[in-house]
Amino acid sequence: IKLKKKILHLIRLQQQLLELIEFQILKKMDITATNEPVRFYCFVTCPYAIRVRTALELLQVPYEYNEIDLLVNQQLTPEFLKINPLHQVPVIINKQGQTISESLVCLEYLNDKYQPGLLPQDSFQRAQIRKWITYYSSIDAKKWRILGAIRNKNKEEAYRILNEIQQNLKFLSSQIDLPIRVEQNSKTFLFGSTFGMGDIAILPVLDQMIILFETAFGKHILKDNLNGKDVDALKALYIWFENTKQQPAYQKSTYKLQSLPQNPLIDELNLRNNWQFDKYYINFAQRKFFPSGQIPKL
Ligand SMILES: N[C@@H](CCC(=O)N[C@@H](CS)C(=O)NCC(=O)O)C(=O)O
Repeated sequence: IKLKKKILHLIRLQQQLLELIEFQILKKMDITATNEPVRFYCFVTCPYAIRVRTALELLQVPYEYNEIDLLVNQQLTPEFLKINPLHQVPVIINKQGQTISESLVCLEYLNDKYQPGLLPQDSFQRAQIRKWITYYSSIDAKKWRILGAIRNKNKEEAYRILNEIQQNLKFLSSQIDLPIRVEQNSKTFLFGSTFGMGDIAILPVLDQMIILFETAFGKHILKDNLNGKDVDALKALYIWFENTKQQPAYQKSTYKLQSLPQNPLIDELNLRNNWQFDKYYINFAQRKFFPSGQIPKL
């Protein structure tokens, strides 16, 4: 019986090996066979779409850019609903015509498919990076709770969540030893010496959160420390943020606030007489949170 088990195990190993070889060969063929671009669906200020675009740029994947204008609800047209019934960007359609959506899933897909990928080889390191990306998603979700607090004119609640977000960011920074690593090398990335999936997942979303909070509260979430503790942890994140924003793949994928056309709603919002507000946020906030079209002042 023992021998039989061993033989079965060997057969299974052999099968796995063959599958692996086949997978590697197909992967190589797919990359070199054709230069036909993947189709990429985006909205200019969507941070989730910017994640995917940054990865496409970094991996030098040829892509065809398709803008879905969320301001005029193009995501709700029958053509786009066929592509993504969840009416969200980003979406990529590969050369085989298969559709991939959800930004983090798109990053995983691009990592699997295009060399040199976006993650290190070591399984433990990959697991760590994925864990912190998941943690960051829970921070990002709080951004929407703040918009809810603004809607309810609940300034205290808004500040409470803002403070919570700062604590979470400090926690993340110190858990990944960023303050120590930044001190040794100010150009370090979040999870090592190369710009990769962790940076790509966090950078655009954090960038947008900074814009939102600067506009609504007049506070830079990485610079204006609300409760004064753990300054180094936030400062390290700020140094990483300012450096990493300069990455060419990110620069090619993100937008300049100043170049967006001014939205008439911005005057209405008038949070800090600062009209350089991400117009998507206003539209989103208006549609989801202020059905009457009235955006209250904080
Ligand atoms: N969890 C999604 C979020 C994508 C998302 O929220 N996209 C927004 C733009 S930033 C969108 O397309 N909204 C249009 C709608 O919901 O109708 C992802 O990570 O891809």
